[in-house]
Amino acid sequence: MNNIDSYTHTRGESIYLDDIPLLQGTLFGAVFPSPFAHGVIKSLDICEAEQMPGVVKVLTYKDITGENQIGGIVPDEPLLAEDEVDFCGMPVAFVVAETDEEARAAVKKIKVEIEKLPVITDPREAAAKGELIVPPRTFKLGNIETVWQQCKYIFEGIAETNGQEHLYIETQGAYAVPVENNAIKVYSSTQGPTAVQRASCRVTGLPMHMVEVDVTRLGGGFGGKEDQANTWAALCALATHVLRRPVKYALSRMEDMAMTGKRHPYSSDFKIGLDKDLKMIAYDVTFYQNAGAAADLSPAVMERTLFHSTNTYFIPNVKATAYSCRTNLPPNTAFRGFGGPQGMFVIEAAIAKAAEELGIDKDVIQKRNLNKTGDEFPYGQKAESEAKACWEEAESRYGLDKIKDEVESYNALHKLNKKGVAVMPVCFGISFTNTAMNQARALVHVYFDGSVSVSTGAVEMGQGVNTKILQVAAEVFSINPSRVKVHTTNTSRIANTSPSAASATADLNCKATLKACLSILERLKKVAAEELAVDVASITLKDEWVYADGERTKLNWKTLVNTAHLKRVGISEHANYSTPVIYFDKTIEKGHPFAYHVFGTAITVVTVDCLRGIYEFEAVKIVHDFGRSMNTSIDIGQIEGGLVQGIGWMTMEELIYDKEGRLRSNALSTYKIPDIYSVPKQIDIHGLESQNDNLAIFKSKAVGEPPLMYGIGAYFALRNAIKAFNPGADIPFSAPMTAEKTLLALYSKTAKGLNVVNKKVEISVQSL
Ligand code: LUZ
Ligand code: MOS
Repeated sequence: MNNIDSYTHTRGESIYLDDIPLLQGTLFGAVFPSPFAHGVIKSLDICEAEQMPGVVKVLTYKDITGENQIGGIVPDEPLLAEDEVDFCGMPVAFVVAETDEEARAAVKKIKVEIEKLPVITDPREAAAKGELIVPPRTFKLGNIETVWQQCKYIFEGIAETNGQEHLYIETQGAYAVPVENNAIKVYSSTQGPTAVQRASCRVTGLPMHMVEVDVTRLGGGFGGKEDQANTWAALCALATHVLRRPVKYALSRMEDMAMTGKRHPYSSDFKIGLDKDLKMIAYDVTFYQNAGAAADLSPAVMERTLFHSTNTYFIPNVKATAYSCRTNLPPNTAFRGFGGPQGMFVIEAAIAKAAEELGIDKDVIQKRNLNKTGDEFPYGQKAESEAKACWEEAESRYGLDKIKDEVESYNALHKLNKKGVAVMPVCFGISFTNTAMNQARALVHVYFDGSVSVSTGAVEMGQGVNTKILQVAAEVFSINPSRVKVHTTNTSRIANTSPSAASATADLNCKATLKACLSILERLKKVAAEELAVDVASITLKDEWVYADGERTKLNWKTLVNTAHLKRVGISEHANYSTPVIYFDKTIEKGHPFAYHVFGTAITVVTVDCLRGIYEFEAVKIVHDFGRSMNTSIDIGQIEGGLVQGIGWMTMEELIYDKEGRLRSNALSTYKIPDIYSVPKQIDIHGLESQNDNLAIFKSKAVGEPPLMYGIGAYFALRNAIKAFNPGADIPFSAPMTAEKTLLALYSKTAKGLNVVNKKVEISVQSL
């Protein structure tokens, strides 16, 4: 089945926040952001701004009618700065004017006097100064202390990954509208309608039933709108509450890039121990997470880093510690993978380090240490593993040995271009690590004309979840999909939603839809049995007809639902689904936090131009554990998108904050994301159709986040190519591996000698 949005997307008819028709009298907001990363506000002058044409009000923290607090996990984040600013871009005031232009013009007239305080941008510096968001946590397996003596080889190092801008095509924004009796309706571009509702209520002081949040769809979220849509929605809701007029604020691209948090940069220390057979038997890792100025989702992100610190390998003795470090950057937040990719990069770096020092291929160590069913993760859960199945399928289907041979012979023939290859296996846990969040609700109405409407807590952000939900209803009732409509996500229809996140949205909301549809189906079958005077057990519905004992009857779908309604049988249902089995005990850091794991293996081939440091990805060949995909075109789209986003993070997307905490890469001219020219020339995706029972909807495993981590292979393929040019190259484990860093690595000082024979080239190399 096609993605149900493809038709209106292609025609430009899909409704996003900015496409909602505005009510007469709508006002426009704009934020005055802190120009400094850390300091005490000595004075704030809004007088001139208030006098500007069209300005209705300039709101500061003093206008907040509820609580000046939007911190979700830790209450450490004011909506508007009071007497201190903690990051560059922190909202200080909110101008509301008759037009967008007038609001932004007035923002420029606000004057603030700030006494600067020292700025911290480095997580290790923050940790050294005791600036932690929450206490550190440690996951342990076996006994790391006593096992080092048994190791034949031990390697240590540092690995670093930079952050990543979400760059959803639709920027953040919200539109709040007053409704009668002091209530408010908020349209928001959010992954978390309930998070927006909660934040809006907190700052206005309204109870949750007075604030209705409605979301049609997002032009991308990637985690950036799991918690950080709250700020703009809360500002609009507050202004609407105070002024009783509709207020809209949609951020410009540069405002969005400068004011919102991103993927967390990490700096980590690793120590890996292997035995004589290259089994990893000891792994000690310490993560320093750059959380930014407030907690936001950082403690949860940090937790997932620990969960994925050993990726898909079984290591019997592990100690993994993580620090969430408070710095003066915008609060960093959820981003596809949610700390998992950062954890996986470090174990892959440790393996690369070992392989390079031992002079063997990295994949030899990787393959030897893949987990198998029954192996214990450091957090106590036992693996139901497809790691070997994915690896071996990739190895044989794509001919890994042949690929490696071809790379080697290419490199023997070419002096200034070198190819590199890397294998990246992935194992990602599916469920919110916070057990309580693994619940969802669905409201299904069958109308007496035979059409069906479904509402759930799922937010459509391009990932195709609405199509999957529609498929569930159409399948259960065995009706034409055109009879089903999936409605907007709305907190009055579906309450207490978990955000659409953690790759779990389709599973949770489709399961709730399934439950609701099955209840209605049961009642419909009873009606059919009465009408036909047969036993209810003999009734089935197929292709819009009622069958009794396998024989088609005179009753079709339309007459059946109409009959049920006339007999006063309810044909609506609200259902609740909570993931069974899962739990986690934080006091011992053990449990069974995930419904299941998703596995996969990617083989990446790159060609590096060793004169210029630029590179092209020739191919990425993937075997991905689908379970049994319920929509392969959507799932393949997710894999392609995730892969390219991961490659971008690992190679070209370079966030630069200066020492003053200002974002210098604040536009698409200075922050380069993958485009059609930088995606791999060839992407092969093969679905591993595993038959194991799992908790996925129709056994179709979650697919949102895991593919991003295939992109990590890009870094290691580049490393492999650089080593082919300069075997002694000193390459820091530091991503992204931009063209600039690649060039530096190709000619790095500790090189045992340049691998260049042509005299002319030698000269140009020296002039570099
Ligand atoms: N969000 C969240 C997530 O709140 N908890 C999670 O475990 C998670 N995992 C992945 C992505 N978003
Ligand atoms: Mo996410 S990182 O699943 O919002």
